[in-house]
Amino acid sequence: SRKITVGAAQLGPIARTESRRQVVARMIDLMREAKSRGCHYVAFPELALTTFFPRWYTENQAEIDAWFETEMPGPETLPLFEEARKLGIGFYLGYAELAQEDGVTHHYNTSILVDPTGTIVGKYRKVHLPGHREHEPWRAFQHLEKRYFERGNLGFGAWRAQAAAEKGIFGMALCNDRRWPETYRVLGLQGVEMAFIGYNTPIHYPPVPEHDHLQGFHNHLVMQAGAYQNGMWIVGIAKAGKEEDCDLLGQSCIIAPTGEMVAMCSTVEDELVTSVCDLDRCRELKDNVFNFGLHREPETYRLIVDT
Ligand code: ING
Repeated sequence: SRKITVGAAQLGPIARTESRRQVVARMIDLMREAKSRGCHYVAFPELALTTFFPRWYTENQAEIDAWFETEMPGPETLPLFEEARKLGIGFYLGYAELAQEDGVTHHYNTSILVDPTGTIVGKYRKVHLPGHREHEPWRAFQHLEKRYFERGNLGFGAWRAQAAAEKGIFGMALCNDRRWPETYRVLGLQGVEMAFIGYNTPIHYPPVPEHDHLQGFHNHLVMQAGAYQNGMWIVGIAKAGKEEDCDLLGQSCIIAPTGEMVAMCSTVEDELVTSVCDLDRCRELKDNVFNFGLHREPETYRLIVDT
């Protein structure tokens, strides 16, 4: 068995005025607690370094760019990498990425996977950008990811990385990606055994407020289904609590390849939950009920890709 201990490090609210240094200090506390519980990896939320700034409309590009990281690690995030290397623990981190590509500036909602030596082994840029592009003042708060980020251009990747004494195949996604079955299947087709998915999910969903009370149900529904239907462990990590007057869903969790919830946060603050995850248990699904080679019929699924 290839057992690795994994931590979901949920973050409570991050105030607009809170500095990256202050947030990194909170993350280092969680990282140290994860190490003390024997974790090989610890996972942080989507956009974990700042408040969820897409809740506000602005046309001031300098104000928007101030929420982005121009380098990773940068001066304020280097302490996190150094602590990880000192402790010998890997981590998943979501952040807003300002990237220069062919002399053009790009804005992405990004996550990275860092192995226990402090080396960035993988990068993902969010594909499914929810919300809207223009100011919609009828909403109690905005959700301007389509305005502030470009769609990710790296696809859904899979990376072999150190996992305890062995190696595992890890994948990443971000928030709204978890609601789309295609996300899990593209990861599953690459043999992913554990996927990290950070999220910032407002309880109130302005277009359909009658679904507000279902946010927790939908959050777990999609990740438990994705885990089971692809035989993979899933670690869902929230930025939670009342952040700048907007209630964000918590219930960060670790889900087994069977779809079972094996750990869940019970607060909406900084909270670590951990679980010993046997990556070999993925075979119980991948070799049987979801043996893609034996049972999957891609010729019949053309509509999914062609339309
Ligand atoms: N947030 C939300 C999410 O997909 C949302 C947006 C909330 C969509 C509730 C639908 C319902 O979890 C991000 N950041 O994608």
